Order: sequence, then C-alpha cells, then structure tokens
Amino acid sequence: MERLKSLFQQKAIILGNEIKEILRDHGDKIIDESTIGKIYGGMRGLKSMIYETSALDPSEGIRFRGFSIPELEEKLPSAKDGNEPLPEGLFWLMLTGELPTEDDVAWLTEEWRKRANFPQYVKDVLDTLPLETHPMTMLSIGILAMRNNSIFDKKYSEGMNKSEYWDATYEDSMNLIANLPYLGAYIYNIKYNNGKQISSDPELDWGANYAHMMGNDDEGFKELMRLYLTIHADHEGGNASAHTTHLVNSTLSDAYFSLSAGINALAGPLHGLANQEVIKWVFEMIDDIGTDKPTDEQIIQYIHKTIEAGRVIPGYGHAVLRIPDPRFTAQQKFAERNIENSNLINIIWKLFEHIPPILTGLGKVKNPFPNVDAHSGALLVHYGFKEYDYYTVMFGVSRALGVLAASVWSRALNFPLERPKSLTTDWIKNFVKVFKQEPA
Ligand code: HAX
Repeated sequence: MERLKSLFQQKAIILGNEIKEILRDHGDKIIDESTIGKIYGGMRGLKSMIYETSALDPSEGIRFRGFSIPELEEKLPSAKDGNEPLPEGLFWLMLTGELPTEDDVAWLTEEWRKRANFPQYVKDVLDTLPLETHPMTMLSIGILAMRNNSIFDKKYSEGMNKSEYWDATYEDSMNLIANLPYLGAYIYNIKYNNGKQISSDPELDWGANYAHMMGNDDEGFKELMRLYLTIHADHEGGNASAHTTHLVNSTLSDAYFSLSAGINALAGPLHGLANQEVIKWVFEMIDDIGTDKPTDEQIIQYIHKTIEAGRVIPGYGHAVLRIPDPRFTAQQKFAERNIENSNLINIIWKLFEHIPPILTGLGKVKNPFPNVDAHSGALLVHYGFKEYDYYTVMFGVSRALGVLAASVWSRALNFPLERPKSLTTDWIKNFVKVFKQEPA
C-alpha cells in the first residue's frame, strides 16, 4: 500500500477507536443548544458536525490541522525555485495530520501526475456546451461526467464491504484531484483561448502545471497559484461548499457526485463567486469614476452608492470570521513581496481602509472586514488573468483538496447519513405560545 494511504489508515484506526470511546463515555453530553434565532438564521455557529481537516476560529482565522497560514507558509515544502507552499503538502497534512517532508510532497506531485488521465469523452461533453456557459457550470458538469471512472461506484455495485469505503473514496479523491487542473485548464482554453489546448509539463508541480496549461508560464504567476491553491483549500466543515460535499457524501454518493454538488454551492455570489464579483465591482467603480487612481473621497462615495442600491459590498463580511481574513492578509503580503506599484492593488488596499468603517456604520454587519475574495482578483489581473468569470473555477480546484480529504475521513470514520430535523413556522408558533402566556 502506498505510504500516504497506509499512514492515513493507521491514523484512521486510532481516531476511530478514540471516537468510539468518546461516544461510549460522553455521547449524551450537551455541547450546544439551538435557538429560534439560530434556526431562522441559517444555523450560524451551531456546533453540529465533525470535520477533521481544518477548524475556523472567529477571532484568529483558519487553522489547518492546527497550523495557521503564516505557519504553513513557513513549514510546508515549496517548489525548488520558489517560496510559496505547495498545495500537495497541504493535502498531505489535511489527510494525515502530519507535516509532509519534501520527499512526501515530491511523491504526491508524481502520483497525481501518474493518475491524471483526463478522458476524451469529458472533453467532448464540454465541447458541446454553448460557449457562453459559465465556467462554474462547466466545472460541475466536467466533474460529474468524470464519474464514469468512480471506483467507489464500481465497487459498491459489486457489494463492497463497509470497511473498504474509505479506500475507494481515497482512490476516487486522488484520481479526481489529479485530473482537476486538466479539467480547469480545458475549460479555460475553450472559453478564452479559442479552444487551443496546451499540453501538460511533467516537470511541474500540480499548481504550476495548472498555470502552464492555462498558457501562463510566468514564474510569479506559478508562485501565486501555489499560494492560491493552498489558502483556498479548506475553511472547516460548515461553509456551504464543504458542507454540501459532506452532506451529499453522507448518502454514499461517491466523490464525483459530492464534489460536483459542493462546486454548485461554491458558485453562489455569497460564497466563492464573490471573487469574480469583487473584481467586476472594482472595474465598474473604475469605469464609473473614470480613473484607476481614484481619490479616497471618490472611493467612499462609490461604496455608499453600492450600499444605497441595496447591494452587498463583495469580498467583505463573513458568517464566522470577526477579523480581516488571514487569507486576505496572506495575499496582501504576497503582493507586497512580489508586485511593485499596481494601481489595481492600490485600490484594493484603499478599499480595505474605507469599507470597514462604512460597514460598521450600518450598525448591522457583524464582520466589516475583507474575506479571501477581496484580494484574489487583483493579483490574478496583475499576472494577465483578466477573465474574472473564471476565477471561481480556480477556487473550486483548490477547494477540492479540503472537501475530498474530509470525505475520505468521513468514510473511514463511518459517519452516518446526515438528517437534521426541520420545523415549520406553525410548529414554532405553537412552541412560543407557552412563553407568551408566561407573566412578564
Ligand atoms: N455589504 C453590505 N452588507 C452586508 C455585507 C457586505 N459585505 N455583509 C453583511 N451585510 C449585511 C447583510 O446583508 C445583512 O443585512 P440584512 O440584515 O439587511 O439582510 C446584515 O449585514 C447582517 O449580515 P451578517 O450577519 O453580518 O452576515 P451573514 O453571516 O448573514 O453573511 C456574508 C455573511 C459573507 C454572506 C455577507 O457578509 C455578504 O453577503 N458578504 C458579501 C459577499 C461575500 O463577500 N461573500 C464571500 C464570503 C466568503 C466566502 O465564502 N468566500 O468564498
């Protein structure tokens, strides 16, 4: 058995036994209670699921297996000629809980390269779609189409033993991740390169090869992709794309069905699509004001205009975070290190100065700070990547790492079908009657 798989198996046996003990000794202990506010409020903060690969603290940000983003930037292996963390390393860490060595990461790069076998029929399916199809629609369809190769599906239909579910999910996840840069690049080239496809470069790591196949061989862009694909990979389990993947996978739908569903959730403007919305909004602002060097006053006016039009400011706010997103900060630092004097990036930084006080002034926004999507577009544009309706595809390719690693865990720990209880407003009205009758 390959080292990554066998390391995972050892860890899963240990954790599985620990969970059995926890459930035996503490299964009835209360951790959280729901309220009517939480039920109507999209279950914000309700502690209700297990997800091993990362955890989000509102006042500190994401930690992947205990490591913050700055720690990962320091501890994860980087490319020979680069400084940014390799997403391969993060996948290893999320799956096993252990920091990989350089050899582990080199093995994984090579393993994904070997597993990449992007099927012709999927290309044919994508080729038949109208060119105006949104890239996220193409991504979801492409993932779903690749499902013909699902090992889980094949083995399940042959009567697979429950104890092998994780193994088949691992195989599907590894194969899917190996193929995602090919699918992503294929979509990019259909949409923006007149269908001219670019062969992969076997010398390159997973992220750099993705950049290469989209026709961008700038070393700075490759470094950005490594960082981008690392920091977007996971954000604990409750976010819409992770939770959707988790829910669908809990029905024993395989990794292809589950990831495609998660990608559909990521395609919403309140979630991953915010990255395209941010840069679209910034370009609209530049057009409206008539310069890419707007004054502070002009920026402030445009922010107010957007809010008065009943729109949200894309890239700002978060359902959990209550600080500037460390993923925003990591991108800001990347820009400081690598990019000199970009008008667009200067606008992003000015927005960071002006949006939080304005959102705070509304008196209802719980987190006025930038999230991950506030910065990414400006970096991509800097490296010539201006097709912003594509941006969420890159997010999706990255997000696959976290949600698929988590799915392998869910199957190894034999998590059951998710089935929370829903209520009707009639039920709630009856429930609150008793409180109305109580004397003040
Ligand atoms: N601009 C204007 N108003 C905002 C706002 C923003 N950026 N963020 C929140 N608000 C408003 C909400 O619309 C809500 O208004 P109403 O009560 O009138 O409906 C109010 O403030 C309270 O919202 P909240 O409790 O602070 O935020 P939620 O947990 O409900 O929502 C969102 C979190 C991320 C959806 C929200 O902040 C938002 O819409 N942001 C803009 C879109 C965005 O950037 N999404 C990406 C989030 C990160 C992510 O998932 N990336 O993939």
